[in-house]
Amino acid sequence: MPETANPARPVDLLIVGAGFGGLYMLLKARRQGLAAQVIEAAGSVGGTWYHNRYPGARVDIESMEYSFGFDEALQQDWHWTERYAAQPELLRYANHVADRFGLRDGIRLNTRLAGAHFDASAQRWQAWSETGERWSARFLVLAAGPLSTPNRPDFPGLADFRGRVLHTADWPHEAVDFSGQRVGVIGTGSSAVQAIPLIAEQAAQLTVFQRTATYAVPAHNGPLDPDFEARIKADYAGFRARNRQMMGGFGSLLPPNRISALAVSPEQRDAMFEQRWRIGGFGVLGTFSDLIVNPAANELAGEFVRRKIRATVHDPATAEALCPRHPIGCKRLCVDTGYYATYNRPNVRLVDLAAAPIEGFTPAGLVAGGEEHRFDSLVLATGFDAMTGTVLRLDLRGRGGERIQDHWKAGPLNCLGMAIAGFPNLFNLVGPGSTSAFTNVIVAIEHQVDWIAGCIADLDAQGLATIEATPQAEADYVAHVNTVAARTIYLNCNSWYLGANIAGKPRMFMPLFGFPAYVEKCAEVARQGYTGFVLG
Ligand code: NA7
Repeated sequence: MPETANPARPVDLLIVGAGFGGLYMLLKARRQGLAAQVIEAAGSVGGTWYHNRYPGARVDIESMEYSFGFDEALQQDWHWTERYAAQPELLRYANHVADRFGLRDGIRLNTRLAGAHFDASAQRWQAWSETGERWSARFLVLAAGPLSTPNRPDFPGLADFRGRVLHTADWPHEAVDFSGQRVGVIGTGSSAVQAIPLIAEQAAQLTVFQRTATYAVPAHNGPLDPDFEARIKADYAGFRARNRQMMGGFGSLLPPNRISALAVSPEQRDAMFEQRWRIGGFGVLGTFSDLIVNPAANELAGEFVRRKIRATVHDPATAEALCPRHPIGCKRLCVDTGYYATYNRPNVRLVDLAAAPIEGFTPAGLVAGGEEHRFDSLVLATGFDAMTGTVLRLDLRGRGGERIQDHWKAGPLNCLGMAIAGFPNLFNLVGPGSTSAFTNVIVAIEHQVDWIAGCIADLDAQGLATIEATPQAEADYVAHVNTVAARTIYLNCNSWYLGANIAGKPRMFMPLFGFPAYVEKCAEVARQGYTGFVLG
């Protein structure tokens, strides 16, 4: 911990991050009479929706679901304009929540946490920012987001490139105009799939560098239907409750069909896929009950999408290169607007890096497969060092000075997707072991924040100072997460869920699949007096 003249400010909770998680944690703590301070590295609240402002950035879960459900007046008053809200509207919503609940005076912006050490004698976290402020906190809540550290691959010679380099997750705040430009995009995940059709409309020429072909299902986005909005608002609480019963905490309006893809004729199967394709969104994966657990069923869904790609993309070689070969859903499914059709434009070219790997950069572009591709601007749509990247960049030390980098050497050990053995009174929101990656993340946040607040209330009621997961509970929990994943197709590809998108990152399945069972597990732990935890 650096020596500094600043005295440490005592707080009950230090909350790191002012995205949806940090905002709700602050509100909840205040309502419980706790002194809480949020610190946020950015110049505004909003988290993900502050940074990811590339063209086409929007949520892939329907707006009526991707919003807080804890306050009836809030959900009644707020009006979404589109079926899938775009980034500016989501950022306005985050700001509205901050204002509506009077949270601004508890948030310190432009303040990045540098480190936090657990002081066992005082039973407090001693934390400090990069700008020298210090806090002494009973509880440390990391609400820094599972997708908040952009992945900037170490491409050889990138520094030599003389054009502009942008990252989708760290997009400039002023408008970016690609008119008349030659643009290169590296990556074909959700961010790229949203950005590519819009960049293609503006740029003179667009070259997309694809490492792994991606599955995208249509969003069929459009203005929010007022009748639909009224119907949901007539019983918003019931709608939220039904969504919480779903595996992903969303999608109750289109629940999975309870029939195997292998139990119907090919004609019936196609008709059923087609019906959900017309509705759009993640519901396509619920066409049959076994798409995520049975590779043979999954392959039928994958082939359905590949047929769609071949029917959409005119050039057969490009269509074939765009056809993914891994199980559908194994990497996060993309929800698109005109992604595949964009490759029919004369100004768009796909470079398949599997056949022509990137060899290096030049001042004018990059060389792949022996060919130089020249462009004025390069967009890195290369995703995130997901779930662990942000935490591992902190000087975070638990009991006995143990560094988080050592504790997580072989992968992010955790208990209940929130706690870490040897790091008492620390809660990591929607991090590894949580269901965040597979759920409507706002639903996941609300559940975890409520659980954490309840846990602190229980400790206070019993006059206890600390709560700490045991190493055994941590090992058991991580094994549980991996056992659940092993029953699915999620281990059969190289996804960010596994850390496989980052060279050298330990391969460990991080998110838990199945929101309702997770909620029940957390409730059970609390009911039984926090089994798997030591209270002190
Ligand atoms: P993703 O989904 O991780 O996509 C990143 C893309 O960048 C993906 O196509 C990667 O290929 C590609 N990539 C990453 N590193 C490289 C290198 N070194 N060379 C070439 N291509 C590379 O990130 P997004 O931002 O699109 O979406 C993240 C989440 O945000 C998404 O899942 C939703 O939850 C919202 P790969 O597939 O790894 O071969």
